[in-house]
Amino acid sequence: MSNQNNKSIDAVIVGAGFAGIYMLYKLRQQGLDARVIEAGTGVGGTWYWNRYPGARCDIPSMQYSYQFSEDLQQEWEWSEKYATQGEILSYAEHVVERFGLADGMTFNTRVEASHYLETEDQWRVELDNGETIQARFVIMATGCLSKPNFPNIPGLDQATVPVHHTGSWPHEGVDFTGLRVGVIGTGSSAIQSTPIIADQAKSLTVFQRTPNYSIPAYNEPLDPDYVAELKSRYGEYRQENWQRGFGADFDDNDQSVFEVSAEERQRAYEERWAKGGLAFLAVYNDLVFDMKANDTAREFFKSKIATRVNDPELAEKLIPSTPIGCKRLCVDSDYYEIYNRDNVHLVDLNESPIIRIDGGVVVTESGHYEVDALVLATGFDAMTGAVMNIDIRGQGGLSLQEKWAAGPKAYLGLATAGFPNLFLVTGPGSPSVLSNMLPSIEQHVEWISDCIEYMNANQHRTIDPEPNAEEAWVHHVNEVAETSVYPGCNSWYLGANVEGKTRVFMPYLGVPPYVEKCQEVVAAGYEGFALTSG
Ligand code: NA7
Repeated sequence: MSNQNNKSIDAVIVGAGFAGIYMLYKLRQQGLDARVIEAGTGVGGTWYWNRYPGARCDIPSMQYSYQFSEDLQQEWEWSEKYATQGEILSYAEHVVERFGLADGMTFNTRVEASHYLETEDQWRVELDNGETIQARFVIMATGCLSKPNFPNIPGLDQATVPVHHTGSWPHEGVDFTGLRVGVIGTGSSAIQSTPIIADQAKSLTVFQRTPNYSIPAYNEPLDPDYVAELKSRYGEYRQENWQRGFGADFDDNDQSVFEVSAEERQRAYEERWAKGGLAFLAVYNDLVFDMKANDTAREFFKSKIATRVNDPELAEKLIPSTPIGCKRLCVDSDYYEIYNRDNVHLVDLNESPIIRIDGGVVVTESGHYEVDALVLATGFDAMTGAVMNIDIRGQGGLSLQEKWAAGPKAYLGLATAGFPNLFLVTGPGSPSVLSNMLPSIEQHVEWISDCIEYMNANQHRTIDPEPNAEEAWVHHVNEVAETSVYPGCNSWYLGANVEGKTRVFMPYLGVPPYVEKCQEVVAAGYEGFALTSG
């Protein structure tokens, strides 16, 4: 194998989030020389960058963790039902330390370019510190929600007050005590952070373009008996979850909304609401597939939001008109209740859009809002942003930006034709953000690692998707999406939140059929991929 002295190694892994950490572990197990390049000063990816107040996972902690090591999953103790950002970050750091991975990681360094050298079947990876690394494989472990989306508001870049994006929050934290704070956006990051900001700030103004559905988290310390019971069958539990639609235990019910009476449905909705969390989506098997089924849940949510907000006119503004699940359902701790406070105001941007930022004033069509600090909870250029931020060029000098200009194309979300030996972890066309991310990351990392092992064992030099297999997969991803409510609103699943981004539904809906397809492809000798030898 190559060594690091001449800067030619087996693999460059871009990103030190959960995907990059596990990828390094797996490649090292094969004795390969791999190196992680990370822009941050530490590991953790999403959980390194998103340090805004109230940041937590929205999948229960006991499921939001690695399962590749039985010892690790037995040893680690989560303290709450939904772990905080800080606790998840400590977990990532613990894994790196436990498996001795830190010496394979370079921090504070960005990958700027990755060009395929056809004569050598190698990638030349250029870093922002001027260094160049040559590698046989490049693995993009760049995360699905990692390139912050900055709103295109005139004057924003000349604001005279501090402006913080939730996706790149200052490490030292931000103290809003006594300040007038403006928050733009009402997605998950705003829904998690505003209750805490409202407590601290003198006043909070929330600028809402589209309301979101949110369900209570009912977060609480984990019951040691529950943890012990689950850990006594952790492996088995994880296996069961692979059979579930979202790859997570949402207590999936295999009944249709319309198989039960209206009274029974109401009871079931109340029960799920009382438990809280994303499991609501699995209360019936057609909630995200049948608009009429979805409507019944919408009515239920409307009534719940109305009971949480005292002012009926305000409640009306907070009730979405989109299908539930179409934009990712949020999980909150006392979000709607903030609007019952005297120091919190909602500005409906549909009535009066933001025109500009004037120093420390947010100017809308009908109002001026003076702020001392501005929070951009405006989300991410999801699924493709981080990958397309790098100047990636494959065979014939083809750039990824050009290839994906009309929407991303990737076979199984794992690789894209024309870019041999370049892999994507949870790329577009894989369940990724429509699944429990941790297991989906592990499934991809293991698939990629097995593939590299197979190639080395069989003297294969390169692997590249066949264009027709890729086209067929992209078509299939969209066909499946069309059977659901997902494409029915302006979500980041479609890229609709980023100006100028082509609208294509990016995640694959359905963990079990996806995993089965990945296994079938391997069993058929990497069907749909072209392998070269030599
Ligand atoms: P999201 O869910 O993309 O939310 C971003 C919010 O910001 C959303 O309400 C947007 O409104 C709003 N937004 C974006 N651009 C603008 C402009 N220009 N003006 C006003 N409002 C704007 O991102 P989050 O960070 O909250 O959550 C991302 C995921 O992280 C979440 O789903 C969880 O998986 C964790 P819009 O809906 O586009 O009208």
